[in-house]
Amino acid sequence: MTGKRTDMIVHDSEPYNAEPPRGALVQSRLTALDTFYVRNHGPIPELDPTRWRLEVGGLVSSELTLSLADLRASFTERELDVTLQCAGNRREGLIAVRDIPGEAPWGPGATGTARWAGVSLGDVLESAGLAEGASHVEFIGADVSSEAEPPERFGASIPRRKALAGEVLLAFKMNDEPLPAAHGAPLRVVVPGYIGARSVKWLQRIVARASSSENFFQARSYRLLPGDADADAGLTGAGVPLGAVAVNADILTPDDGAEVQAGSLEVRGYAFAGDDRHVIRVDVSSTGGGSWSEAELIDEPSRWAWRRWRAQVIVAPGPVEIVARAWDSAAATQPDDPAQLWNPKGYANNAWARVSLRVAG
Ligand SMILES: Nc1nc2c(c(=O)[nH]1)N[C@H]1C(S)=C(S)[C@@H](COP(=O)(O)O)O[C@H]1N2
Ligand SMILES: [Mo]
Repeated sequence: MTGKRTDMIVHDSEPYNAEPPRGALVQSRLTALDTFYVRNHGPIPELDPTRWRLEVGGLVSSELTLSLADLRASFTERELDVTLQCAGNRREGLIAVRDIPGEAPWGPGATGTARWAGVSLGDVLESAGLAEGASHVEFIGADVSSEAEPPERFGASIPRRKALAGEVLLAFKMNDEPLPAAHGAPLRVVVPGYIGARSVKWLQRIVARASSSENFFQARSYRLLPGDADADAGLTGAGVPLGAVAVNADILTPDDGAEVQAGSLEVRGYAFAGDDRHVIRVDVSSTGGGSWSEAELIDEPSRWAWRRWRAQVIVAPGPVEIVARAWDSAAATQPDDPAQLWNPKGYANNAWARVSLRVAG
């Protein structure tokens, strides 16, 4: 019933949380609908698309109530290829340093790239007349999460500059298909370059505000806490809310733990950098980072999408570790050691990608 491939790695069945295996992600630039990861904080709400309405309110000159038909009729349809990446992507690398109770051990599959189509948030805000004092734009979904105490609808906010930048979509299509229920039907936000948590699914309300959202998932969770903080420190608003995604990459094939033949080996993976950064280079090492060779970027540059890459390395019989790291347009690269990144909620792991292989003679 999930519409997902049978080999998904299911972290939770209720609410459904699942990622594809490494090898499935590398197949195509756009991730197939049955392969795209799902991250839910509560049960998938059942919304009747004919009765569903989007409300736009708060610091606007005219409040709006829009049906799907209104949205389609009043605003130009826009399409963008966008990579979504969960802040918890690659958390398993942090858990290997020190356990993170209560958080799923996501591998490198809590990310994917889709062709999203819908209307521009900027166009809708323009039509509502965003007030000057509206510094943040809040999104509220229809699903209720019991991770919050008391239970709360899932929500998020983004700064005004991003909300008006044009690239933020209110999407009703994914890969040219109607948006699937698991991905937020009938309408979801897509915030290119920001952590997945800001791309609110099952969107019901947009609120223009003077300050950022007080929703649990903006004000308390999805915050980067200092390494020595208590995991509950976010409940007092400590740490910083996560927004733009830092440069990251992982290896998708060969799989971690695979046995391969000695000689020339093809390694493939993805690389991504958020917001105003983009990936400029990927390096691969079979000497633990002592020496690097440059990977070939498979996908053309695309403003908001990942670039898959491939490299040939020579491997000799015995155990070998392949390492990869990406560089972005601000000359930032990934840190070597996940221990330096460890944080109590296990977010934003962008340490070097590593897979361990056994090379047969
Ligand atoms: N309403 C709602 N929106 C949500 C979530 C949610 O639980 N409820 N999860 C967020 C998180 S943490 C991520 S990473 C993305 C995942 O999008 P996907 O499930 O379509 O891959 O949706 C975001 N939007
Ligand atoms: Mo997420």
